[in-house]
Amino acid sequence: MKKTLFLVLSAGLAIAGSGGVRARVVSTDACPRPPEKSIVQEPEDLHSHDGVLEVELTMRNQSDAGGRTRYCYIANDGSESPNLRVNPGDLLILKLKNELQDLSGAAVAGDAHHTMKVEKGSSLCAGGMMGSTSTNLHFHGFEIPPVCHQDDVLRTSINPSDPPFEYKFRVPENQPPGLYWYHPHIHGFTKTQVLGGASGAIIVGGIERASKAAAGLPERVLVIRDQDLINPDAPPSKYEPIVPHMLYDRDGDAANMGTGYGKPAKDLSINFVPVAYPNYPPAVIEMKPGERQLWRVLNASGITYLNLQLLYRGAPQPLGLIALDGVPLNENGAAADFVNRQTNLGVPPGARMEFIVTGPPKGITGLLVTKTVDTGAGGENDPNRALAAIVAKDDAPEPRSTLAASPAPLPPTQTQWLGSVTPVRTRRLYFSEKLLEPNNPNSATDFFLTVEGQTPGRFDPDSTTPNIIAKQGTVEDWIIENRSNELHAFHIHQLHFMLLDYMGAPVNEPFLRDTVNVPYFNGKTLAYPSIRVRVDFRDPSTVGTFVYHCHLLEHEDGGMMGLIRVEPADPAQPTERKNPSR
Ligand SMILES: [Cu+2]
Repeated sequence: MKKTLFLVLSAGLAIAGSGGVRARVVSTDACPRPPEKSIVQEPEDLHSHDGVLEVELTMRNQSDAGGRTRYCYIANDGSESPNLRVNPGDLLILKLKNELQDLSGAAVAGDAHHTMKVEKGSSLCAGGMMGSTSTNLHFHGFEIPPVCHQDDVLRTSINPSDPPFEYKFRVPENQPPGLYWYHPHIHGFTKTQVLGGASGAIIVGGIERASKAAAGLPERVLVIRDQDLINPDAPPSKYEPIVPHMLYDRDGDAANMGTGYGKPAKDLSINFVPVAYPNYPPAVIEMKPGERQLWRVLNASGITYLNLQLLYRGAPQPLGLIALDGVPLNENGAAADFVNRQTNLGVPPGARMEFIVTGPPKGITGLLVTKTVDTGAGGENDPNRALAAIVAKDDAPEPRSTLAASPAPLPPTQTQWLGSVTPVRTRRLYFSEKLLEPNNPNSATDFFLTVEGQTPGRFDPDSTTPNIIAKQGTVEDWIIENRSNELHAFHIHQLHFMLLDYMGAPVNEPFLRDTVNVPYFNGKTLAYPSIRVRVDFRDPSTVGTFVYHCHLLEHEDGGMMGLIRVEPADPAQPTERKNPSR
């Protein structure tokens, strides 16, 4: 299997052997995109100055030549999906102008049965019109309050006739340094907009202060997105060992064939350079031979799981993981130079991995690939495929940004490690799916994320009754089961959690996440697969009402989401502040 994979990927590599296309994208498109095999350009950096980052983004859309709808955030300088670079304590003022057009047709209409009540003229904070041209923003991983103009996704709806909407918040002093991201979160239409390309990175500066291993390294941000297939009717590449009979799952995506090959549910792109089925011509990353770099990888896919490997001469290379979901791995008090070496990095949709790579030796072209992910019988097909050829060149340009070589170390966190805090309770939740026509396996599906004891139901955006009420200042353990036959990715807003158990066995991961894979039920085990996480409500920013959901966005749009209200701590209980010295 491994050998075959290498052959297939080498075949793809030959296509890009000429070294890639170094072309600046010049286009009159509303959402311009680079061609296949391009050199991977870094997103433009918008830096804060004197503690403030003021940004104006315009959200646009267009139909491309294949009838797919692109979505994009365009900054005033014309850059698309810029990196927002801030530091803890900075003020972020982001004005979002909605210039979405109704391109009417299936691609943009979303799922009408999830459209909310239309209340024209209501406040942008009051849950007014939410339709296919409405939008808003979620700041994924940020520990900021779930209130309008900060990180509310329940009631904030910005429409094309509205004036620019201002997001304004302070990056918490205790926000761990690392990679976060922004994307729309408008219920029923999130998948369409994110698949179309609406996403961008936020980098909280200072990772080299937390992780000594990153000091002095050049860094690059790689945003991997998915999109509807560019060549949906093409047969699989002749280099593939198996040509499976294509099936479609209940969402209409190419079904998981369990072979590692065949048509993927979605194409992938890397910093918008498409790597399209069936031949996956890789994008190009140039590096100096043997150079060490910090790669900050965001899986901004709507539904695609990644399983990253870096291959040199077909052999997986060590990837020095230093941060996950924006949080340095040594947040738990581990050594400043702690590095977790892996040769495979599984990245669910929404998650981030920051890792140190060493460039290929001279004369060797490496390959960044994603290996197949078994998403379950009901899941999408995420086959083996190339992403980028790593071309070693003495004159390769340096990434735009290099981390400080001798930074002042971050003071150790004052907060008790989450793993050693006693939870106040254990809750049970479960993912499940229901065919609307039980006898038709291709029937439309309802997606549920249910608190044990409650009645499964699709998330109701008009409901103000929380499924869960928690108390700020506490921590809780949640056991999350998967009763469906496909993977789901659990995500909760406003906070991070720790993974305690996986498939019922203790793992006690010594680091934090905000998005985690929940294994599927194969119909054979006596118990449903489950994970147990420790959920951290200690930060005062968690007070308010927000959501937890599956980060496969067609599941989220389809109802796999729940509402939580975190109530203020009891007055007698002193509030614990995370690392106030930061
Ligand atoms: Cu899901």
